[in-house]
Amino acid sequence: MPIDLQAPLSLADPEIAAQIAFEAERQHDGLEMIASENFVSRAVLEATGTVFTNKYAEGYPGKRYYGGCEFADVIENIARDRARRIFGADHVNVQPHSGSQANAAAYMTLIQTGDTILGLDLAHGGHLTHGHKLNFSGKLYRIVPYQVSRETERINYDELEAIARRENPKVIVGGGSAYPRVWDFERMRSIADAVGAYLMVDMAHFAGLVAGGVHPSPVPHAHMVTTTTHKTLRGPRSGMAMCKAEFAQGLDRSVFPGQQGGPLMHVVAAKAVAFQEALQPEFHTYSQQTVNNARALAEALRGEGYRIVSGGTDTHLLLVDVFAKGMLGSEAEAALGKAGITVNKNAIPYDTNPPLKPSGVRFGTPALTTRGMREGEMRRIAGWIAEALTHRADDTCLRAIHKQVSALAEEFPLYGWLRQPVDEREMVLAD
Ligand code: DSN
Repeated sequence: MPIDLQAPLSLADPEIAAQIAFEAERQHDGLEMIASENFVSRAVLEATGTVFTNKYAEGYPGKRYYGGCEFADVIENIARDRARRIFGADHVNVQPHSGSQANAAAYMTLIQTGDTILGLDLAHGGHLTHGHKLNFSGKLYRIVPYQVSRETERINYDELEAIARRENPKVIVGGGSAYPRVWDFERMRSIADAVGAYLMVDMAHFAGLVAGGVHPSPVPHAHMVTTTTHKTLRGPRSGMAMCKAEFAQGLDRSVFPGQQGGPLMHVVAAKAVAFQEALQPEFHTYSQQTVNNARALAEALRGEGYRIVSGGTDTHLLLVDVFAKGMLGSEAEAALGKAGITVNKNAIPYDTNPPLKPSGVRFGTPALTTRGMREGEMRRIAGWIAEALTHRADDTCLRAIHKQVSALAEEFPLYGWLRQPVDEREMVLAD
């Protein structure tokens, strides 16, 4: 078959086009409650799918290794300026392809191979790149994990300080992927100063809440701040790093050529668009509602008899101990999936079960809040979650809940222009 470079995707590659259409339908039809996911605006989506995907732009604005970068320079400068305005950072690098690469570049800037990093244990809500033994972080650096307190399931900063004084880390890392409480960055910085360490904060999960002014900012306190851009910040799937002025040159060198070659300029363009959205007053309202929704969900699930790790949430996510109700997180994830509610199983602090069959489920509200859902919807959803988990072996019941879930989803439409009627998609497939 000759390659037709002008053909639309639906004709050029109907097999892939169909899966994309199915995914748009899946995202519309269900309730997306994975705490690290969100729905980008049409503008962000459009920017991601642009001709900038064709462009090499190794280097930085005004200092590239390729010709033809005049428009790439404008875009990258706008993205950097907007990010600086949102977070008040001295310096921003918008090129990291992901949060992991931002973290790798941050470590590379601050420390040497073999140096000690103090990071929140993955099993207590940390992240792979904060020192898991199979991750580059655990292989290249000496990792000392800190944990949450058994009683409060929150970080005990006195204990963190005692570990720091004992272990003499070069970097203390704050932030994680399943910690539902706000962080005390001021205290962390004073601990770091006391032991001569750098403070690095990976705010991937709560960056949008910081941008919206509903979570304390690590930027004034930390030497280095990294993030993804696609979670609460609601941009394209990517990363970013920020630092104090003294580390600016080192950070830029660590990202390129240290960790990466050419930046993904189409994604940098989409980040710029998302940052513009985050600068609007509505983004504060969105962020506040995301937190209000998480609190309402936690409260309603508690009312259904579920134990919420740490007793609740200050953020966009909550961890629920489903093992206390007689099931594994993996069983709960599967049952909720059948009911049209997408979540992920998650370890809870001091979990006695293995990572693939842990005791908890993590719920998040950023995506549903983007769709316009509020506390009332959270309470209805909590009722369906409880019903689905009670009847987790009953497929008929789970299907009935899915119908109600779909009806609610229909009230909060998503990506309408992308969704094709099912028979149209089938025709494409049949062709
Ligand atoms: N995998 C992400 C999450 O789900 O939290 C973190 O990188």
